[in-house]
Amino acid sequence: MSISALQNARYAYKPKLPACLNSPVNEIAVEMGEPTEAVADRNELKEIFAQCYGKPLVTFIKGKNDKIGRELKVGVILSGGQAPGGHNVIAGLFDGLKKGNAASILYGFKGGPSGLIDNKAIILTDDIIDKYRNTGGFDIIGSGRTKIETPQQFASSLETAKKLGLDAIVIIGGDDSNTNAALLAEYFLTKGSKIQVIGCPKTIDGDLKNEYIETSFGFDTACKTYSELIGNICRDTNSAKKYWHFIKLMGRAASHIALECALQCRPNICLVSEEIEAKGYSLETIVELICASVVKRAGNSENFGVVLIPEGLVEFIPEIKKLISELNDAIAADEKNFASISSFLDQITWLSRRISQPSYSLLYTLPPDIAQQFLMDRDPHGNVQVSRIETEKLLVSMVEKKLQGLKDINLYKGSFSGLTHFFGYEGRCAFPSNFDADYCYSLGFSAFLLIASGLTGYLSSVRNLTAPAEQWIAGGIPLTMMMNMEQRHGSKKPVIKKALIDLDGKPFKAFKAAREEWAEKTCFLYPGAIQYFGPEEVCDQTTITLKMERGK
Ligand code: FBP
Repeated sequence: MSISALQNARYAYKPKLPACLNSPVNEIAVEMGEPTEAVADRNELKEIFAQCYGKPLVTFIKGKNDKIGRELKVGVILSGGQAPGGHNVIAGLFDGLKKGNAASILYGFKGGPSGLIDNKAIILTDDIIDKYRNTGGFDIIGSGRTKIETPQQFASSLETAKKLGLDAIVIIGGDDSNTNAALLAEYFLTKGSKIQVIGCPKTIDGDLKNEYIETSFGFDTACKTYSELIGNICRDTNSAKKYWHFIKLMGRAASHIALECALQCRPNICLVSEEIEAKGYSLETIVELICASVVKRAGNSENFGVVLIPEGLVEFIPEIKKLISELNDAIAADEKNFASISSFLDQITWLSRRISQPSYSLLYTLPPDIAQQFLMDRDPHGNVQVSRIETEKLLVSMVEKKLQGLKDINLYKGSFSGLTHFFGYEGRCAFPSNFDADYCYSLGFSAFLLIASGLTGYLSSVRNLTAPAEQWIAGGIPLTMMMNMEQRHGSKKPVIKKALIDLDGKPFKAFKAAREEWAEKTCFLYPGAIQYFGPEEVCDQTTITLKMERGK
């Protein structure tokens, strides 16, 4: 296979590890912190996680660790959407295992959690790992969104793990996948099995974070990739001066990606779902906000601009949120019946008796192609697939209509030509930035240390991330610490709470202070492509969000 010059150069890149992980592995000890509590619903969670609830925080420090040298068999799963750096988590885990004991074995489960359920595993060797070091993608073993949910799926997972003689399973995933990791850890213990389960925080969406998980991996690279593209579009529209670009950005629920790209590129408008929900803005109000900027800029003869739209927006607009929730419950209550209805009109009729009148009217007034997108299959976690709802097109058509109305009464004299884009898949498999390459390798290495130290039900944690890598702090946080109870598929379930944008946080406040000027004037920034080789200040910077959140 011929490979690109960049790929060749990236193979040779040696990810930086925190100083505490650079010692010989038997000189890395575990320091136990205070017992922990869940973010909410503590009593219910204590019952569900009778064995795993409330474990202490863990930090790796210099010191003797007699447990480390054991021969181990570990299985690894990549779960959910791709995020740059997944291969390095596996490489860090693999290298840690081999440092601990050269006879240790790492199995890779193919195609996500279903690989564990169906026992589809391969042994990961040096040859395989070396082909994927510092590369994007999850193609080393593939990923999937199967949820380990039914008693049969839990039993099959245990059976596979026993058959392979596993000591531990590492699940690399987002909030839903790590919820699964917590449930699996608890299940194994209740069945008297010593097989450990460790999670790693992955998702480009950036919504799996707290004090100890400062960012999920992949967010850095994905945002830098989208910002390069957005910056290029900003420059194009500032050159041609004839289009308004409506750019939807991935991020199933939280708007972290859109906000970070806004801070990097300074578009004219960036919608922030969390603010829209807090202020209770209707779809009509959002359209009015966009039109206000278009009209002002037209007054300066600038009939062009850039609007960023977070993918999850529709679920935060109160009337649409209500519609989606009613659709989810109605469909979940009679899934088979709904699936058997093939025509859109029949689906609408079926729903007319199962959802409220205002929701039904809203569904009915949406353009039919958009309305159909609300009825598409849910993902295995019961989420509507927001990446398939074309909000950017809906907004362009509503803005056009509104501007025409303003033109008719002489309140607007400009021209408006809207173009739409959706950036999501373009960023999920990019070569990981140096930050993600280093961070992921460290997360994988820490996952090994958590396993070798005999822990289960933990999420690998590497923090102090705005400092140089040598000063990073590694350890683990109990998965139950991030959980609460939420309504899923029509009933209450334990889940890891998503970290949405904090409207009192520094990144949002910085954006808010600047956005009025951006809405009227042309203030674009052009961040350019990710640099992998060169001076530190160009290559090793984190996201603006992370810097601001850590007070830098
Ligand atoms: P994860 O939460 O699994 O990391 O996935 C994130 C994401 O990229 C979202 O931004 C997006 O909505 C979703 O995956 C799309 O997933 P798919 O390609 O499976 O439809």
